[in-house]
Amino acid sequence: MSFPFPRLTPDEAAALLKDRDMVGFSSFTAAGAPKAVSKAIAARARDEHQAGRPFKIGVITGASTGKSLDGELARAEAVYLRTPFQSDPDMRRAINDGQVEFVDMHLSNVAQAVRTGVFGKINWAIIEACDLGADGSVTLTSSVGVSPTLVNCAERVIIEINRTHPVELRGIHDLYEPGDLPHRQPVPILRASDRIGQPVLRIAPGKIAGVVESRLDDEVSPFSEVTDVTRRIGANVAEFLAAERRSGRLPAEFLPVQSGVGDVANAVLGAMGEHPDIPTFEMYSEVLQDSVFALMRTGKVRFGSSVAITATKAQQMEIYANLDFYRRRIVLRPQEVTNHPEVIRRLGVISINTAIECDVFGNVNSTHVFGRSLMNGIGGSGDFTRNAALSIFTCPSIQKEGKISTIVPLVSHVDHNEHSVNVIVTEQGVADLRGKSPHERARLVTEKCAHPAFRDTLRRYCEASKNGHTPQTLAHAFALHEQFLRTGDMRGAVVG
Ligand code: 0RQ
Repeated sequence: MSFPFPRLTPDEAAALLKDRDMVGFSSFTAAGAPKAVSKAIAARARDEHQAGRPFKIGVITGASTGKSLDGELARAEAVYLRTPFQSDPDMRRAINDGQVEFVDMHLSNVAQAVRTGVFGKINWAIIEACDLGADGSVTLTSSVGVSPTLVNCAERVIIEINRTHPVELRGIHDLYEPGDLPHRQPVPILRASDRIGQPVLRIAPGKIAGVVESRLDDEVSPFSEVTDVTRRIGANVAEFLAAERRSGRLPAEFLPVQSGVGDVANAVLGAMGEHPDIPTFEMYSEVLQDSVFALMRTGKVRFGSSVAITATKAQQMEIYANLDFYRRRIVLRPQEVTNHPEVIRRLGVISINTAIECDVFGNVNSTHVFGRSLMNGIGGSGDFTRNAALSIFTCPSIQKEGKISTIVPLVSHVDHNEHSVNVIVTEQGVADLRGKSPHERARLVTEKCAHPAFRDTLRRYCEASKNGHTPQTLAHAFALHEQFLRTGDMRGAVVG
């Protein structure tokens, strides 16, 4: 790899930044995030703070990152603004403590916000790459995120070449930016596997301030073992989809699937893989995690279109050792394309995401515990839910040893409303809300999804308000939440 750009140490790269700079980083989940430069920026912030000088940056990424980016920067108090998604405990604490302003965004909207200047001037793009040509052509690594837009809009670019990713990744990415408004054309993806763009980023060589070398692994956490609860949720989703297909409501050849991140999503995909009545299918998703690659090896998943390969180290090594096999089965795209409403609607994606809580009418909270404390952010769940052919939310019916019901009279924060949410699934069962009125929905969600310990309370809540289109009683809508905040337990809440 020979290129005419200055080689920098991570500290030299970090020294280029100024207080209050707006910095865009490659990444989507912990995949493809720069790690050496971000750690050096955190160290620089600590030094500046010790010397009594202010130093904080704005951080824009594709989605979450790993501990070397969000974790290090949060602990160094180096961030004044964060968008669009995070999942790091220290960053979450800083946001909920009010030290960091967090803008929770639909991931499909980030590129346009950057392009149109919503976050002001982008001073730096810091991009992880596995290859760089003398002409400024860059091969990205395990994710795309908003990197094409960030490098186009940034004043200067720093490239972090990471040698843990093989240069043979070239060709797996498909980089495409929709044209500017008002003359935007249709995004010409007709099948999950279509390629419409370029394999490499092209950066004007004069924009590249320098290149840092690293060998740090993607920081993807291993999954927990499938539990009895996640297994039952997975089995319920798989059987529901199989029955939809048998009834003819889903086509025999099935539809592309989007699946979120985390242990429930892993268990759901595992169960779909094992179900005899679910045929081979494609993923049109924003993340591909370990369970998908296992299904590619068995042939159950034919193709995966994604923003990121969110694989544990062992899984990533398996992929890189068998790149010829996976190259024919994976395309990595910018999130503006994977999460594009037009494409999701055209392909008829089945979306499967996880909720923090759902109300009996079908509104879903994905982001805020007790309406107040941010967990991670909405991520891509809204992009997919609103535009899917079939939108499903899963969650365990109870949390915190049964003291919290995830099925409540009214969600304490709304991310996905009753008009977009089709199906709710817990380990207790499945509530198919399509074609149902609010009274019917409330009965279904209570009887099929709520934990038995909370069913009577929810029944009483709905019965207390017989009049009106939606049986809602504002005085008691948050009785379960309020009781938990007072006593640490939702059980036995008085709902009228
Ligand atoms: O707390 O960490 O103390 O154990 O929340 O909950 O059950 O482990 O579930 O890890 O799958 O996360 C919605 C947060 C679920 C995630 C959410 C507590 C619970 C636990 C985590 P602990 P679980 P998961 C694709 C699509 C939004 C983004 C999205 C998410 C912790 O799926 O961020 O979908 N989704 N993106 O105990 C109090 C409740 C609770 C609760 C859960 N009702 N009250 N605490 N918890 N429910 C990906 C991208 O977009 C990149």
